[in-house]
Amino acid sequence: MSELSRRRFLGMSALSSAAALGLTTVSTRPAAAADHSPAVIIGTGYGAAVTALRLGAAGVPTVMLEMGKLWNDPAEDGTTFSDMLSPDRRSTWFKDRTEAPLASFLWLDVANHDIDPYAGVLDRVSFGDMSVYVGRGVGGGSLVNGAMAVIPKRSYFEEILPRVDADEMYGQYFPLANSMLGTNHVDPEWFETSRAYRFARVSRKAAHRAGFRTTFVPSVYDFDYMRREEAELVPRSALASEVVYGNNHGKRSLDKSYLAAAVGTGNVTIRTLSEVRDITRQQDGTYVLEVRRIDELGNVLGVHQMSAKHLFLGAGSLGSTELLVRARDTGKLPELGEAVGRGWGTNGNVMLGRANHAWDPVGPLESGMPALGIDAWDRPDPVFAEIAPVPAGLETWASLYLAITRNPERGTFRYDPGADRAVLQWDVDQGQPSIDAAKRVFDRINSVEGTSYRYDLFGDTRAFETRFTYHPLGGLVLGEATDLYGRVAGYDNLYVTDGSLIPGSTGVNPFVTITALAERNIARILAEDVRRT
Ligand code: FAE
Repeated sequence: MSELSRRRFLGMSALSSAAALGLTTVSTRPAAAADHSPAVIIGTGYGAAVTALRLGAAGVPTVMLEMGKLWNDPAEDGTTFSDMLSPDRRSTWFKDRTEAPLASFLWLDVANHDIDPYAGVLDRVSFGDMSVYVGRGVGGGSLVNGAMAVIPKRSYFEEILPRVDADEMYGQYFPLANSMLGTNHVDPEWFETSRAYRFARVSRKAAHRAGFRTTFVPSVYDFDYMRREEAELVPRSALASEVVYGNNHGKRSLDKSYLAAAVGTGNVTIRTLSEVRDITRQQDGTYVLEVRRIDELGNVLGVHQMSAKHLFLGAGSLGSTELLVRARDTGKLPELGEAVGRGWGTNGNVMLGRANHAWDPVGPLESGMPALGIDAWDRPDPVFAEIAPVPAGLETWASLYLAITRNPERGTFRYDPGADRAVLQWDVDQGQPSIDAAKRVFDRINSVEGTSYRYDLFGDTRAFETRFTYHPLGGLVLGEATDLYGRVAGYDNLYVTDGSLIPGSTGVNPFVTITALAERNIARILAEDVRRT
């Protein structure tokens, strides 16, 4: 067994037993309760998980603080997560009704259900004209996302992060990220015959007839497992309408890859249901965190302090940005500059649906995991559109797309002292460039096919939805709020590791970029900062 496999095995056992015993501390070591650690990481998403593994493997005792819960304990019926058709309290972070991305179908509110408030896995954070979907729990966004593992076009990467060495990223860190994440590819022959991908083939036919290229999209969902799902050999997950509220099977989320290996080093402890509220710095340079502990029902169990020599922010674009905006504007980290809170974008996200002809059914079975995209990135107004499922369990006559566009608009976070939160300044008009770009592509497809948009999916009569994003990026941009490796400007031993480093856009689904950048940054930080001390 390789060292990595051994660590993963140990870590997965620790995660499962902690979940089974209802523990909020995950560790392979019994004495993991100290309130000081050489390294603390806030969050357990992609950037955080990479950082934890590399610190742990280098022998640095590390504590991860995660506000969500551990999701590694299937109930007696075998389910850990609820599906999209009958979501229960596990679906949503402390709301009394679910808030599904497709707000309606035939203008009816069929997707949403009343639920009890609970530490559920998907959160929708609202800021007026913009809502942001994020994952909550050990694994962050990896628990709820569509698993699409896409590397950006090199020319675009060089444009958005011109001071990052692209040779190093494309030669070393993107391949490393994909191998660690367990990225795999759909078998094209099976794809052509699978009932679960008929929806994608129908969209592909329309795209090709309008002169657009399509491309298969790599995934961290196990396509072999999906094949067996279709053959009814194993319990269904992607083929049982599971995705945004978590997958009970098949998905290689971070708790099965990076985080398991991190815990398996013996040096990494994860504390769940622990939200960091405040960061201060003592005169000797130690960072002190105020941590609020809750139970799964949201009762506050207490507020305590945790201190660290090296502090890594991996709370995602919203979470990390909020912590530093608050710290700056309440005077707790007064040296933080104006770049903190700036450069936030939606990755140009716009969702839309097309109405298919009666003779072009997509069938009742749709895999929750996309496997194909329309690649129109070479146009003057680029679009990369994931062909998205509507896993409703019945014929929908709909083709759905999540298009990623090159929208230059950016938002800024400001601290609201009354609410004690960072508020995003983003106007609905800032979504218009995304709509314009998508419209040029899909108007052409509709005109060649003689089809039209769906006007019934987003709660009113709009055909294009830009009021939410799945891909929040920026807020603490690399080379602006930090140096070129994520070291926060103005403070030693304070680092950003997550999607907030990326300046608002990657041109593709972002988690491979976040992972690869985190690998690159922690390699440098370990060599130059942590090992030196
Ligand atoms: P993230 O994964 O968001 O993790 C941050 C973690 O920090 C979370 O677990 C939070 O609960 C936790 N946290 C936040 N604040 C605090 C605090 N104060 N104290 C303690 N913990 C805190 O960060 N991307 C793709 O590449 N492919 C896809 O197919 C895809 N599909 C998506 C579908 C959906 C529905 C959603 C919501 C996202 C999707 N994404 C996809 C986006 C992707 O999941 C996202 O870019 C990454 O998860 C961001 O990684 P970070 O490391 O930035």
